[in-house]
Amino acid sequence: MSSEAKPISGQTVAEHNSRESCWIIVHGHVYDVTDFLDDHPGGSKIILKYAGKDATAEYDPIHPPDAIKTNLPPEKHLGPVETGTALQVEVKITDQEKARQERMNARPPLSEILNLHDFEAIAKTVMTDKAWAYYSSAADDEITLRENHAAYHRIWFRPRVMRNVTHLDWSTTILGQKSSMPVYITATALGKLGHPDGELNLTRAAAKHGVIQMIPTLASCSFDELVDAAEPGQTQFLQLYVNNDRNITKRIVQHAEERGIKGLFITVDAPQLGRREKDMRMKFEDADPDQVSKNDKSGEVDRSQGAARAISSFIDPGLCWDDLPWFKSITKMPLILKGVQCWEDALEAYDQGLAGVVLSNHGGRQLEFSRSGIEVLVEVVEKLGEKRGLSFPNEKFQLFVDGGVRRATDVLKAVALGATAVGIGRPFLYAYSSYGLDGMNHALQILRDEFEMNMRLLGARNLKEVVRDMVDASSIHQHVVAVPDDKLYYGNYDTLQSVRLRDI
Ligand code: 173
Repeated sequence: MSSEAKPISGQTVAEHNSRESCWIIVHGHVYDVTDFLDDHPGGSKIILKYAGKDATAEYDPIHPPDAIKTNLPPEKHLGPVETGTALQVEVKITDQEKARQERMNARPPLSEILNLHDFEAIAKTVMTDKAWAYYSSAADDEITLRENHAAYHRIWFRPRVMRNVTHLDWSTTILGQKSSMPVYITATALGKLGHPDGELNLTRAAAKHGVIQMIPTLASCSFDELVDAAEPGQTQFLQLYVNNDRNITKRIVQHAEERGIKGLFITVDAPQLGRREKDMRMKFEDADPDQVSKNDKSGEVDRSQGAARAISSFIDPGLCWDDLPWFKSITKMPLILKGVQCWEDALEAYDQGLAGVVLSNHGGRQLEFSRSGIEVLVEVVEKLGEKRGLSFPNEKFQLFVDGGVRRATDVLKAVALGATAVGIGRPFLYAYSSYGLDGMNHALQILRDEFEMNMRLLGARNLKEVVRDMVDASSIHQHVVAVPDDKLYYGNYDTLQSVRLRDI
């Protein structure tokens, strides 16, 4: 076993610094990646930059800790490096990075963060450009991204008055599991791009506030690390990208079930990753200008979409309805499809005996001009009522919505329209990227406070009293209506940039 092997000196590792023989160090262990260079989904160039050196800092945000071990055959695990001898890549602190750190020091105290939009405003200024571009970007012209939020503006309340609203309870159950509010932390990839503790921030805040975390397949932390960090009795779900190699998927699913995961959310809206041009432009601008001018004369420069595109190549575009019996045969966990976008597919999921669907367009990151989850919810509730006599919220077949949610009022609209709960993704990333765990706790506290006030003003003492008649959604399918601008949202939203002349 490599862990029992004799430690290798950093100097020896440093001799293997070329394409012909390339060793790297990750978390104190030496790996021979020579044969893997051309198979690395992110390309060989980035590995060669670290040839003979310690690559941990570059490796960490993008890969789960065990990825290198599982991707390389055991004979390529060469053993531990002698403590303190590893050659480090010299990290130059650029002026840009210095300025970013100064902005970090100038963050307002959390007491001044009044809503989820505020986190976005701060995150935009204190996150690295790369992390901001990756988290904030969406497909094509980002019209669906904006629509996800704007759709909530087309729904208005019909509150009830003269009810005794002294005591309130907005807790609920999601797939039979307790949740302090009808909100869950949805899965988002690459959590360490924003903060060194990555998704652990979400696990810890979820424990404190009694909400459920959906662990992403492509978390920066390992699955086991996130399950180990949960408190006894804390509920976690798993988001699943289905692998071309179904044995890998089977292993992931069965391991998750053994570790106590309470729901499996199979992502169905990403057989290929959408074009996130904000993210692409960032990678492009980052590229070495000489390299660009050499290769780009014919427009043939590598415009790869960086980390996300690189690590998504394993996702099986062949996934289809016929696979569902197999999923049912390998697990007893409730199965939910994440990314359903019309009533026909929701009906099929119901008819196939699934536990629910997430009406979602992947935060506007996949098919541009897909409708918002909240709009799809309205037609799903109507049609499943008509065709199967179902009413919602429904214990047996649960509807979830995500995308564009920034306020408890958004969540209450979804609940009134029949959703069991709503997933929130980016706002939580922004909260912990800018303020760590304290920020994430504060974000959940803000939602809690917003629920309290809005339930009272709505005249609903518990979520059962948040009913269909409390909202007017008659304009939901009108994609162009005059509504007041959301200054907070559009103040933060980054306008897309066009291509620019290079500096000469
Ligand atoms: O939205 C995403 O960025 C996403 O889901 C993803 C998918 C594959 C790899 C990385 C991220």
